[in-house]
Amino acid sequence: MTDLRAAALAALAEQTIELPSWAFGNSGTRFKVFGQPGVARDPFEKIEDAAQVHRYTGAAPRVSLHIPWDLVDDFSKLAAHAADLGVAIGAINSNLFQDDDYRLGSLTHPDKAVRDKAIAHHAQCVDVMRATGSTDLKLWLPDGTNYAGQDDLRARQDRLADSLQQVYAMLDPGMRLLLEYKFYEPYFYAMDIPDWGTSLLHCLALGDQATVVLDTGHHAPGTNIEFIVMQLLRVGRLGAFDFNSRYYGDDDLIVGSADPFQLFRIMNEIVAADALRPDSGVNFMLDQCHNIEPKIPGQIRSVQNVQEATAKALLVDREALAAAQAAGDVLAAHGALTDAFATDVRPLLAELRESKGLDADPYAAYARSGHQERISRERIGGTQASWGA
Ligand code: LRH
Ligand code: MN
Repeated sequence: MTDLRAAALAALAEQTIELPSWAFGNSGTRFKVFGQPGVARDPFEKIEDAAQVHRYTGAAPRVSLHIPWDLVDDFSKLAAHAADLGVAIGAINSNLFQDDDYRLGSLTHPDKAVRDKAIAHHAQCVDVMRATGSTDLKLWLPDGTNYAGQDDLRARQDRLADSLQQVYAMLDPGMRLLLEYKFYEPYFYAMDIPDWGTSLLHCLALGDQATVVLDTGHHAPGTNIEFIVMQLLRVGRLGAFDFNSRYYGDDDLIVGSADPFQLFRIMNEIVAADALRPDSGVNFMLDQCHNIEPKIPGQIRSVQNVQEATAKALLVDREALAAAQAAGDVLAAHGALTDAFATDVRPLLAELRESKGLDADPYAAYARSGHQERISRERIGGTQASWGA
């Protein structure tokens, strides 16, 4: 146990989680987007908020941006602002889901002019990456159809493959395309990249710099997500996670809040494949919306949830597990996982944080800091950032 504990501490010390800039803006549902006091009003303030999460957790040194939500005049100035605050700009997300021209599709659209517009948007995103030093271009394809027969499913795939090839050709060496799938919404009959298999097929057709993004909220209820994690790692094409949790749809709730055992099972596959290492090529990102709860504490809690699931996965006695699996001892094998999952890892994480000169409980430390009250007082006027604005 002691060796496992020491090895877990060493691995956890290197774990980093990338935060989504949009988590610091207002968000909601089609029914209501709620405002909250002190919410960031521009990308500079979003990065200041993300830096608070890193300050207290020590494990969130990157912020992913979304274009055009985070458009600024000078991205090198934004990158310098981030560096001054001890964080860096991570993945750049394109946006193909808020333009009337994309009603019937963007990279899949029957009209070449519309496809060219969507492709050109990625040229803009790659320029942002060159200015911020980002290496990940993240593309979630919102395209789909609502009625059977509405369009030719195969023709859309062929148009998509051609469009993606043009986007892929824009990447500089060292850059990656992260291709995200989603099984439904905003279209309800067929999404053009509905599952990991379709994303993988396109990535394999594109080349080595194309990898799959697994958003934990983008699967049909009951999907065994850790199996997909295992398979994508097995073929070396798991590029990133968008961590969140859900009860029914793409709820974007705090990761691990709805199903902590599922998050543990996912991190167990990561640890089993030795894919937690910083150079594993897997970018662990959050993709969440704090519709009703305060944003910075929500992100701090999220980082802690990922750390806790990871710590439990690192405490699985893999020798005992392998022996039980080889012996066909079903309950002993399952027990090796459930024992680790049942372990209270908060003392281990407190020790990790204290070894980094941080408070043992980041959530409580942030609450004591008075920062939330301060930004609520100071951020008066202007327009709060929100999904879509
Ligand atoms: C789509 C998605 C995608 C982002 C958006 C904010 O549902 O998961 O990753 O572009 O959320
Ligand atoms: Mn996502």
